[in-house]
Amino acid sequence: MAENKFSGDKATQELRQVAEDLNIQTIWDREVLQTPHCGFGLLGICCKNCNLGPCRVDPFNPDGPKLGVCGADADVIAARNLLRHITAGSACHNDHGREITKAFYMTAKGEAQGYKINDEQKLKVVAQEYGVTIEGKSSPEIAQELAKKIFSEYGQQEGELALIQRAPKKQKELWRKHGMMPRGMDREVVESMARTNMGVDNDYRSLMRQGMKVALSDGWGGSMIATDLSDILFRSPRPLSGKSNLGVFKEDEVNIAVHGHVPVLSDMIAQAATDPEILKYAKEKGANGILVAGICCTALESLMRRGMPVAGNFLQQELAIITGALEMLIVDLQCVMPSLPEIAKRFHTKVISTNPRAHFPGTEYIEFNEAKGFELAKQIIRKAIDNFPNRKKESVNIPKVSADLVPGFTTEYVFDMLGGKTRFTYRPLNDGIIMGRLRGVAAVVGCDNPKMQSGDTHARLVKELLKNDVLVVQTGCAATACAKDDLLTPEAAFKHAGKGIQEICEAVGCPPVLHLGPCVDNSRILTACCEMVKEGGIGNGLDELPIAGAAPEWVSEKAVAIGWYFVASGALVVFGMPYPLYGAKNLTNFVTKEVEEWTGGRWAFEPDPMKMARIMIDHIDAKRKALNLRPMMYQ
Ligand code: SF4
Ligand code: MSK
Repeated sequence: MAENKFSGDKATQELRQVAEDLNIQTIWDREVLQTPHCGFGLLGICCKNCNLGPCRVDPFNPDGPKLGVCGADADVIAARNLLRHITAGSACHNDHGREITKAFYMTAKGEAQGYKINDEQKLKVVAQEYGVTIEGKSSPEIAQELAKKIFSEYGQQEGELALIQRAPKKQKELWRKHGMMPRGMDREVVESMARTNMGVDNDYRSLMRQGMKVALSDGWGGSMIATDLSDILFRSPRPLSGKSNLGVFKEDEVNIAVHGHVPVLSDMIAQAATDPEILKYAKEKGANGILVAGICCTALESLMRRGMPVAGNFLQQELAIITGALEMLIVDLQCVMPSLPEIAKRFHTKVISTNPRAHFPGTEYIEFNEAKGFELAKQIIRKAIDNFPNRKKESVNIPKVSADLVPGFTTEYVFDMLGGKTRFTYRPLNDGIIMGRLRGVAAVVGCDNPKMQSGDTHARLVKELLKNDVLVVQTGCAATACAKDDLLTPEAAFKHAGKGIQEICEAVGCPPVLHLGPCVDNSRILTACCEMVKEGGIGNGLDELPIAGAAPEWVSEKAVAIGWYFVASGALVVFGMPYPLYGAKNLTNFVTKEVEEWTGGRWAFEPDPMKMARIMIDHIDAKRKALNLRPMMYQ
């Protein structure tokens, strides 16, 4: 086996060894087989958008082609490819938002079994932002009106999104000036695809303008809708104690993993697993209980709201089956590896697919729908219980590795956390930055990638930021990676952070790394930054704040979309690996430099976590200098 440099995580190391002993191919093996990856692909200069091609521009050979058959140069080809990536990522988040809106609407009409409106206060706030009057109306009435407004916003042809109005005036003016203000979520996705067809938009700057527009429709549209309606429907998170890593599975219980992204399914499975009739059935089959754990972002939805354990992040999904202790893996969509059913054949694990958008040959398909949500969830869990007696003791390898964490932070909760019960304010956070106790805030988000030493990159970056008194916020698989390294506990402040953060964490009682949820909840970072601007004293726009973001191990097109909505909103975003563009010189210059003149944000690419931290800290320091803030108190 390759040395343990593929992952610093003991559970991952242990189970990959089991996979190797059983001759089971996992993502790391497939990655090696694909190496070296195609040089043209990595540089972003191959195109198959029409049947004149496929074409490639050859930067290595002076006599090689410099234009595609249609005449597109490297910048146009790479920009079109990039716009397609951003669009696919945005489409995923936007469709996720639509799925939540559907469940929300059905709940409001009393047609969704087992769901209810859990946060009436937030419902009223969001409804008013959409122009719904709330006086004299019941919550279901308000919710129905709100859902209809959101549905129509998806196809809105003109105007501006409702939730993007939360952004500071400065950003809105910049977006209008540069023609980047999104209209409707579907509208922007369709236009992006149309522009990338052969012979449509042939200007890399114009393609990137549309890229930012569609990305903004994700961050301030689909993702923000998903976050807000999930809070209303499944309850707004509050900090609680959680557990993560593959050691959360139980030897004596029925183990079920939910995997994917949309909490409509995972929340109902978690709820149904506590049903007394179901628990009784599990006992009858010889199990001492039912353990529902999550993988990828759907895990984080239920972790934040129910304290459901997180079995693992993206790279660990195959390993969850290889524990031999998993009765059922229930998947919905996004980041679900097609390899799962094949691996499951080697064990007793049943893989159930549930979403009409995402089919997986080799799985049993049980279409989930909200109308019968609770009954369907119970039916699925019963199948898992029936599978418990099929578990083979000799195949069970549950690593004794798990870690504690405190997740559940939100834009709204920060008000309570900092201001106490009577005073809702971000003032202590802004004052901490102004006084130099806190250097700034960094987001470390995104996926885990077999091209890197999984998890380790995240942890090293986060520790370096903390040491330099940069408060860290996290979402997605990056948060799960850092949880495994005990970074999401209050104690981590005293182990890893500078004196300034230690003082703040001690006063407030929070971890130095705040877990804000799954990938769609990157929208919470946007709204929290808006509150920082509103609170005053650290600039008039998001681009002036001493903040930075990073996705060290990005995998998904969704990460590219997220990165772009942050850059369009004025932030520096550092990726551990470049997306395919280095073969296009003008485009590279645009994304790393020129775009800053448009939005105040820009991209950087750096694989070394220490250098990545330095880029982020230098950027934060430059923002502090521009704001004329005091020197750092302890550094
Ligand atoms: Fe080649 Fe142009 Fe067709 Fe792309 S769009 S495949 S560059 S001819
Ligand atoms: S699940 S998008 S691997 S964070 Fe959201 Fe993880 Fe990235 Fe999927």
